Amino acid sequence: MRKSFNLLAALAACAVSLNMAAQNPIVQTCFTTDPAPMVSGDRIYVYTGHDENNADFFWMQEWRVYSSADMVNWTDHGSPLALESFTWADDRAWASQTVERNGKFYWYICAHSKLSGGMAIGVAVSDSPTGPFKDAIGKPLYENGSWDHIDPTVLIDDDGQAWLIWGNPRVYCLKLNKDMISADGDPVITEPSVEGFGGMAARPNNRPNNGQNAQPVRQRGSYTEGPWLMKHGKKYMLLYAAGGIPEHIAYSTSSKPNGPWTYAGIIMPQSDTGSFTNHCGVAEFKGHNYFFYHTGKLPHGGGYGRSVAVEEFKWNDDGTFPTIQPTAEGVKPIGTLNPYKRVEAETMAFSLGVTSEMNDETGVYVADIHNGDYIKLQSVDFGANGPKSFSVCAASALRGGQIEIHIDNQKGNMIGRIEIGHTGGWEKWQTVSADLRETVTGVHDLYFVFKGRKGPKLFNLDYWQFK
Ligand code: FUB
Repeated sequence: MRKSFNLLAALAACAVSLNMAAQNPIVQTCFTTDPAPMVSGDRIYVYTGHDENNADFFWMQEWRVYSSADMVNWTDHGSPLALESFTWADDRAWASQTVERNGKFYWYICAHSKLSGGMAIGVAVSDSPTGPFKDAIGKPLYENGSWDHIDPTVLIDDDGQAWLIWGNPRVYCLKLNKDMISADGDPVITEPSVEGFGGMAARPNNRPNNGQNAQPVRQRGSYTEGPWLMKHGKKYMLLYAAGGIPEHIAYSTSSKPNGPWTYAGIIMPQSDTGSFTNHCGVAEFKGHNYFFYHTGKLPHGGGYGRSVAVEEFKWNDDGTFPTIQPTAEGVKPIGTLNPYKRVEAETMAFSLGVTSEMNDETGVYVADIHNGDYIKLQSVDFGANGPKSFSVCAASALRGGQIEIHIDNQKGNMIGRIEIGHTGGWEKWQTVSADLRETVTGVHDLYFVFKGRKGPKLFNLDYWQFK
């Protein structure tokens, strides 16, 4: 039986898909939160949380990873880290960040600790940016029973010193040892002052009197949670969710990674994102600057159903952040996708109706494919001669269905059609090939439009390739 979430998502996503240029949110197969971008090699990775469907709180169980070489086609790497990875954690797989050092990847997370009863900071490690990750120390890196310990952000400074910052409602700053999994001393705690973090302004919907006679509250800095520590030129910058609920993104600067901080202004104003939290991460990738954040804009989303979005920005001439507004369009491709190499089916610029699943043998694959669903890839380079055939690795426990291959939009020129039959199970994979009806050359958007019996799941997809 099809999940009701997909059905509703499919209906509502029709509205989004009318705007063919819409790239935000960047993942449509599930909710994703608290983005933490990291560049490694020629790809950008985004580490996220995962809001559950139909949630009434941040009941989050796992973290996820996505990556891209061109900023528009994102590959789903599934969930290589979950609450079960930490024997001491029992709830709230909240915000996180990963950093690379000496060929290892350290993923700093926060979760509720059954040892102390509060939130705790933990660290997992892997030899690969996509995992598998394992708890690096078998216990929290820091906890003391307080609920303050959420949202770790990490920076390795130019001198090699690594710093970990986290906290709500105060800012904790911990010097890490070179091993990245132990602390050099205790965290230094900063109470957010107005000078350091801007004044907390009263808002209509976060004050008991509903904003009547609301006056800016000047005694406390606007820092709320979700810090992001970075360096731009010689300046250290601490970005954070600010202003209480609903949150905006602001930042403070310092000449040192551990402060003291001076308030520098708002980056992303509070706006109609459909989510009362916001959470940012920044990365420079292939000469472009990107600001990641989350909204409640995926159909059926909201405050507990958030989704990662991204905007490109240019620094102001004086080295300050520009104001960045959330958009539905998102960013433009900065590269092309090669369709002549095996492409994982879970690589997509946009999708309607489908989800992803993962097992140890196949890795991540596309599931929940129904009649009328589609996957879009952007900026696909078919070259000067164009392909002659298409092959796809698929599985179906039922009767299968068809994939129509369209160019430029989901009703655009159909260059081919491939029939997928019964393979003996949802994970019994078979490769099927078909000659194309028409030649396509040059760079195009590519759509796989799924057709078959109305109602049941049609097939699952692992990977595809043009020849
Ligand atoms: O995702 C759960 C919590 O919501 C995060 O830890 C906060 O930053 C807020 O985004």
